[in-house]
Amino acid sequence: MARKKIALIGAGMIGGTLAHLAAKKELGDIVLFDIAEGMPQGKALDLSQCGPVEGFDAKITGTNDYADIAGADVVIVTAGVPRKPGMSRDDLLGINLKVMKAVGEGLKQHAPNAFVICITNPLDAMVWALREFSGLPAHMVVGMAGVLDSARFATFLAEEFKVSVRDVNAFVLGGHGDTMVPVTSYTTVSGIPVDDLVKMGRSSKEAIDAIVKRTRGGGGEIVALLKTGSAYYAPATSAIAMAEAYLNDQKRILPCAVEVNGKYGLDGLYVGVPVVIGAGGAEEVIEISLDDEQKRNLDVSVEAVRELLVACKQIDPSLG
Ligand code: A3D
Repeated sequence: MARKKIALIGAGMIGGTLAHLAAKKELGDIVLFDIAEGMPQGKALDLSQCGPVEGFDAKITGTNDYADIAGADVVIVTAGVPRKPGMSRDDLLGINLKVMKAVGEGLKQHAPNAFVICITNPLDAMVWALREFSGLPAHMVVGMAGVLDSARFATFLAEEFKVSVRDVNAFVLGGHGDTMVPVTSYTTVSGIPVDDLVKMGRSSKEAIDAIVKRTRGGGGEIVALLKTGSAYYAPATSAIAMAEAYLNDQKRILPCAVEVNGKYGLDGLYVGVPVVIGAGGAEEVIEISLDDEQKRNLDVSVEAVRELLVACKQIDPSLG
């Protein structure tokens, strides 16, 4: 069987980390694309030279030419600019929307059959714009945010309960912004709901509320510490989990930003919900029941995404 082809659009901090992880896992041959001349070629050469030490077989190349992504099975998009301290994800909108237009046209022409995972912020608006610009089917264009947000939630909960992160199954819904909705009633430690663990006296409502707040601001906490950019190890790891679910037809239920039609009362909006990821791409949106407070929180998050789409349409009327 021929090796799969993974194209990474944007060879910056996340792009380079994605290439390293994909190579170590031998997901396929890797093409790093960037507009910066020499940089993707240099990173590809450096990463290729990990092969003999790590013992992986993957051809890694760098390019500034979209023609080289032809035939890609998976495309992961990180092209654009990241946040600096004091910036919100939404501050990136104007610059990154133009980048999505260029990337969308590249995908339309050279990789129309790929499963596309967008990471560029502000995530929910950029993945929507990327789908619009590329014209690819909606079930093949998804956004990575929920896997990362859930991983952040799980990390903090494992610390609070003093248990292995492996036993925490965390659940986050909504847009990838400060209005995201970590859902404690569906978050469990070895099957025990967090709300029950609080009742059992293993934590307090105040401590869990503080963890929910920290999760919502989890990206900003790292931006403030790094000062030069945003998180990249965990975002890359999260996107690779989604790529593996597609390539290996794992049918994993992962929280991803997908176009939701009908479920959750939504009509074609891209927002973070649990989705079955398999060989068919985003195969099915899972609709869970929410209590009134959770519904209200999701509505706030959805409204924040809608406002971003209005701003996108003002900047680029072709998105009409
Ligand atoms: P960075 O290291 O700056 O890499 C971005 C790369 O994109 C740079 O190498 C640029 O040269 C390149 N680029 C710019 N314009 C284009 C273009 N038109 N075509 C191709 N390449 C281009 O950033 P990063 O890797 O740290 O972050 C990338 C994006 O991911 C940013 O928008 C971040 O805000 C976002 N991000 C999202 C999450 C989510 O959870 C959704 C988490 C962390 C970062």
